[in-house]
Amino acid sequence: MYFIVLYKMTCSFCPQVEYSLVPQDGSGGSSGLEDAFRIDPKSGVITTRSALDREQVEVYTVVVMATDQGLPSAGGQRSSTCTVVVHVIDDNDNYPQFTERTYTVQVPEDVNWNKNPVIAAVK
Ligand SMILES: [Ca+2]
Ligand SMILES: [Ca+2]
Repeated sequence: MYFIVLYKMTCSFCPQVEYSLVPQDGSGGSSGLEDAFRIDPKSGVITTRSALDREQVEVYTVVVMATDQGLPSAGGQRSSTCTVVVHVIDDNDNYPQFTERTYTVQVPEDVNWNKNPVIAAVK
């Protein structure tokens, strides 16, 4: 499932703003964020760059940085961040799974099928 998130940051004094994703410190230094999304530096449009799997990652927290092109003579570049929380909506893309591939049960041939008809429970 692919998502496109649209948003816009405005700055009346600095028309040239560049957008980037801020790498997040996940476990082991990788959150998979860089593999999952990209941002267009000019438009700020965030797009998926690979298939998302809710069973693997349900929520992404994307931190976007906007940096203006301020000149050193004008105080240098300025930047700010916002957070985009992406919830991956579940799709029914997995088959139900049994805990076992084969169940073996033994039933006496004289089982009282009327009073005790249960022979196995699968799950
Ligand atoms: Ca899935
Ligand atoms: Ca699913």
